[in-house]
Amino acid sequence: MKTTLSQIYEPVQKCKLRLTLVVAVFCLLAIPAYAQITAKSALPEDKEQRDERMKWWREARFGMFIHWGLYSVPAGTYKGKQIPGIGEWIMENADIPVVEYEKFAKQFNPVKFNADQWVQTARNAGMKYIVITSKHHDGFCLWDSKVTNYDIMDATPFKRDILKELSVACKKHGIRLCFYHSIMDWHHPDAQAPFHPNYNDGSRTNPNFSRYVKNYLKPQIKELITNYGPLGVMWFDGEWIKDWTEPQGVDLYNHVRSLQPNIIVNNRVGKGRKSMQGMTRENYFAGDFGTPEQEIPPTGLPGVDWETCMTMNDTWGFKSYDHNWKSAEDLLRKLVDIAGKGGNFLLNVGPTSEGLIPQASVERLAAMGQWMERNSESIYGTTAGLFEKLPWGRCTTKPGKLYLHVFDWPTAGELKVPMSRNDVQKAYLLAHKDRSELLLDSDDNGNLVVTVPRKAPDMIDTVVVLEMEAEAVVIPQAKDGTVVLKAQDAIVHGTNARYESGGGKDNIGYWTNPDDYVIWRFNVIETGPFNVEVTFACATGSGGSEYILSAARQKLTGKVKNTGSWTNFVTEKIGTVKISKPGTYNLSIKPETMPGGAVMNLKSVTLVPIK
Ligand code: FHN
Repeated sequence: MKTTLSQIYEPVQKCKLRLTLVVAVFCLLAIPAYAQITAKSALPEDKEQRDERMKWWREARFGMFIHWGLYSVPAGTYKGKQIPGIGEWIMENADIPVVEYEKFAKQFNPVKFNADQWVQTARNAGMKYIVITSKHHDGFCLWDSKVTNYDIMDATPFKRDILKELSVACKKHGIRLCFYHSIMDWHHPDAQAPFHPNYNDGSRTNPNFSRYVKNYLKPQIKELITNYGPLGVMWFDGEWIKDWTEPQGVDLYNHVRSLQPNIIVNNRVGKGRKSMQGMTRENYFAGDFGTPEQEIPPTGLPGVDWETCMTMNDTWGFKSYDHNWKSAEDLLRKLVDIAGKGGNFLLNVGPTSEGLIPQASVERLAAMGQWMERNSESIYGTTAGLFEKLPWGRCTTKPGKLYLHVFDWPTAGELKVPMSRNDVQKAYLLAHKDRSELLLDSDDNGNLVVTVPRKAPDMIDTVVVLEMEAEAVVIPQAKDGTVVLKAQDAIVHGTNARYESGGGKDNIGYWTNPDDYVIWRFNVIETGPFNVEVTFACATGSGGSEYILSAARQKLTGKVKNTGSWTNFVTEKIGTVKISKPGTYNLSIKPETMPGGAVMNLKSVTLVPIK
């Protein structure tokens, strides 16, 4: 009876059970050892070093997965019958004996293979790295391996090292080359080959498996990591087999990183993966990132590195009759959804046996590339968005910027954002050539409302950029209940106005553009009514400017009178505000008129509690 993919992870349960038992005994005997195994990375690194090693990958966000091998020859059909299931599993799903399957190698001659073209297709789609199947479960090797003849050089008429040509092209086009490698091997006699017809039998073991690991798996990994230049990621798979153990996973991780210390290794090197959900269980060795498959986590996973891998149709390896393609719109929105949750997207192509990426894939990648051409700033180097859920789309973040990805455009021309208007400095359309500012307002609930064109500039995803108020320092309330907002702590917006000190100056000055405005953030613990006092100076002839002071959703108007000079400061009460709830608030001063050459020299605003 066949073991299906979903049954794959049951052995883990049993193995976990057994593992727990072993651990229980182990723990009794050698707690340090187990803890050591888990934490035993031969190249311990502190958080900073790890962040440095993961940096390029975290910033990349988008990569190409390539499933290519002998299974592209039958392309889903065996002995005239269409074989259900994913194409790269045809050896298992059609019960093909090893000797029969090996014959496909004689037919594998991808003369149309052009590494440069593949790499450019990935780069033009906005992808930053490529993960190609150096060896999949069927055991066939796409490089010139000295450890076997079951490879592209010795078993096929093609006799060109595909991985070598890709490494040259990746270097040329600035794309990181990464290798997928299957731990499970249906071709090797010391691995799963003897399990035919149920190569994926989760209940069987091979007594010689450790010999396969020692004399075949690890030497081949060494070839891959030493002969193809600097690699980005080793992407292991097929770790669910009964023969593979956690300690072997830790050992393989150390083997890989001892050969290239900066390489990144996925969590499928160990035994801890939670089925297709892809994250790693407690106390299991997690490698460097989680690998959800064909699914996107429902929410972000702060602090966790993860990458969703997905097919563009229903198969990883090429199947000639699988035309169930996802749309470019769907794929782009998935990329944005994943980035908005702080993850990477590894999108798959399954080339034909001639060496061509299916046209349907090429077209969708080109469409994604056009969008990325205009909007990649909102993907690369971003982190998860602030909002749990947004009715109209998603959000990605950079310091001081929010990228609102609008899928469902507000045809009334008002985009509602669940945040305070006061937190936003300006907004514009990312893909709009002159990035002209959009009108900002707030609705009755104080939520931000961005006025946008009624027609969506981009039906798939229009990105509205919010430039955030630089994080104003939050001024605390003094013991006597007053809140003193000094010029030096204000956030100044605009072109001319700025803080000046020295020569009797300690104020916001050069306020010659009435569009410039200032904002403070302050915290109130003791609530109540407050008198609002403004301390300013204004040279004769420059007075008369009117301004709006907004605080805690109340607005006061002020009028600047002459004080005789730019350094003769006076304090004036311009009104009162009532703060009923403890919390952090914004106070802003925005000029309305400026009859003179400048608004005023503003020294401070003080909220004085009315006892
Ligand atoms: O069995 C493989 C499958 O063929 C494919 O390679 C995917 C890609 O992540 N991984 C395994 C299933 O989890």
